[in-house]
Amino acid sequence: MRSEIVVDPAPHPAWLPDGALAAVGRRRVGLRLPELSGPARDIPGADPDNSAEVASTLRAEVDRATTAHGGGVVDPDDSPDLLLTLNPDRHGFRFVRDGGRVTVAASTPTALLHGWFHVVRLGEAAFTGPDADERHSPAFALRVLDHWDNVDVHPVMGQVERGYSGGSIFYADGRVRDDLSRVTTYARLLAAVGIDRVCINNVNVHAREARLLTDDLPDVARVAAALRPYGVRTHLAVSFAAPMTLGGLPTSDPLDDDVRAWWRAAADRVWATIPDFGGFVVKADSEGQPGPFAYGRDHADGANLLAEAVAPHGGVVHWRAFVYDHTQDWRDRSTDRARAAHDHFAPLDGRFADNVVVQVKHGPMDFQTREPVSPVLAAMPAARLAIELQVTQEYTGQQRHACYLAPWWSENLGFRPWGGEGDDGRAVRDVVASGGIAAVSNVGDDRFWTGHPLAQANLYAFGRLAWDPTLDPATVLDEWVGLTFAGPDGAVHPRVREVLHAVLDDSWRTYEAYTAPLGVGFMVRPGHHYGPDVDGYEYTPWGTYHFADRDGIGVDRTRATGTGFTGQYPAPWRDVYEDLATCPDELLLFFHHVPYSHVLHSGVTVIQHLYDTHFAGVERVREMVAAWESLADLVPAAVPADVDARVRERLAEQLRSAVEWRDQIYTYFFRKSGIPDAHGRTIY
Ligand code: GCV
Repeated sequence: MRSEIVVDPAPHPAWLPDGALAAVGRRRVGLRLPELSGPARDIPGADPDNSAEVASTLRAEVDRATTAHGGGVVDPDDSPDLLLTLNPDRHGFRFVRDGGRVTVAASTPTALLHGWFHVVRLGEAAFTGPDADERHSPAFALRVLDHWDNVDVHPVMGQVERGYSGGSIFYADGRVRDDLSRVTTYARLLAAVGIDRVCINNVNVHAREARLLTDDLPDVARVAAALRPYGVRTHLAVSFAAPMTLGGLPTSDPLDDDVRAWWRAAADRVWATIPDFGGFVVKADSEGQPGPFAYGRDHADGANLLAEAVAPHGGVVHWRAFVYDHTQDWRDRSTDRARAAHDHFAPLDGRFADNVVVQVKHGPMDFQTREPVSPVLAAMPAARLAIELQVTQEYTGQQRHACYLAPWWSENLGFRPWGGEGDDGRAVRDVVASGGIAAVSNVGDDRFWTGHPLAQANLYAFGRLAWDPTLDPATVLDEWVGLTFAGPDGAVHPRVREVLHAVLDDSWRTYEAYTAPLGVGFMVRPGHHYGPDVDGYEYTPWGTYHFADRDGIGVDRTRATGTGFTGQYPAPWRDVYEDLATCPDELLLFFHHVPYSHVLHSGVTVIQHLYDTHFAGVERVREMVAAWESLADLVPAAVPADVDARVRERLAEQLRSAVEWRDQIYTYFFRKSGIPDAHGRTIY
């Protein structure tokens, strides 16, 4: 019998438990940090890198680790095992191992902090092995986490829109929290994976949240101060209508001189208060948010208005391309939501200011479990593009299901929009190098940060892929396990490693197997988006349809007979997707409407595939549950009891939900098609 589980009220250490720092903490560490001037906030704009503050964080980190594990801070000239040194160098940091001694050199304290955490991640391996001289720098200049946190609890969306981890770490009781210590702990976790920018409020900017830009700036400055010690810069989502709603102007027309002056003054105030402020994020003309269309202007006009205001301060504007008609008539078969971002943005290429980053959701629809890569990513060579991912699991199990998303993100980042050879074989990760990467955070004030303890792996993996998108997702998972489940001596029980791979490595494909099939998407309960509802969105204005009838299913997006969406891709994909003979199985129903009897490349019919994958998916969840159960004898020695309890509770719900998905999808399509399952399983 299990004894009662005592839950530690402190936030879970995630990937930085003390044990994770054992290898560095046992060493003699030298720091060569020249005396740096006082905190940047005393000298507006003087030191956007916050050198002094981050340098003292680094000193404190080294002290903390060496005190905990018996090492020490030594004179940098006294042959330390690990020397951390500031050196005029290139971007990122340099890691040199020479006869078992390690030197990490970087040009800024933030880069050096990233280098320190690199050594932490390597553990003992940092100090063993052959001599090495490596340079490490992030693939993407801008690595941002977007929080969809509201200051006020929204009547429908709650404190955190699409948040599945409790309340907000920034806001409570309708204001910025007094105690922001948890925000600094968050920044520490982010620094350990190289994330250095956070947008602290929801892109749906309601009246209360709009005021963060003006009346509440002192509170935003407090949040920025809580993030700053770890080199993380603050961004704000702003409302395009702010000149009217906050400034009392009669218009928000981007070409109006008073509107331009209002934004310039707003930006001046922000940077005067927060010298290392990062910039603005904007959702405009999308799902009810105001935008330039009201004035007959386009998104380049809108984005450039804000870009002009932030440019004198070195700020950036992340302008989202998630623009579509959410009041569509389901009877209108000519409108295709998948086309919308490309239709709006591709013609504007070349018109965006240099400090505008056009932020594009990875797929043309909305963070589905499977979608093709957005064609916008191949259509704007003159713009700085960022790819937007969703770490919060809105459509992938809402942190009740274990679903490790790194393999999915990795596929997107590695996709070659021009095929193998076209455009020098560039992949999405190359296209977005200058604009970077952004993702919706999955963090809240839950003890485990992410609701499901295993969802921490997604946040960790996002950071690591934002630094190096070529990393193998299984290797990243292995790193996460090694850090998160490190015992006091830094070691992880080998069975814990094995089981976490068994549970998570393939969990995204497992989730795909028991939910909406073959890229058709949605089929979720409207509004909250959890659990199955095949026709939930079928006759709604949202543009997310599957068109299943008694004969077949899928959306015809071909040029020949459908919406023409395939034509938004360059060759070869425009033709690969157009042709049933070459369209990949996993995206078949995204691009084509086919009879249930259509035979997939895999050799089975669409309907039999749908039946089989749903049963197989549930079986795989059962295996996940059994794998986790097999760790019971290692609780609490190698797996903390509270982690175990929460994971068990979530896995039980995942199994319940997977069975529900299976039975609804299976039964619905049998009833619709009348085609029996070749394996004759129970139909309700
Ligand atoms: C913040 C989806 C979500 C919305 C979200 C929107 C967006 O539609 O369901 O909650 O709004 O994406 O990305 O702006």
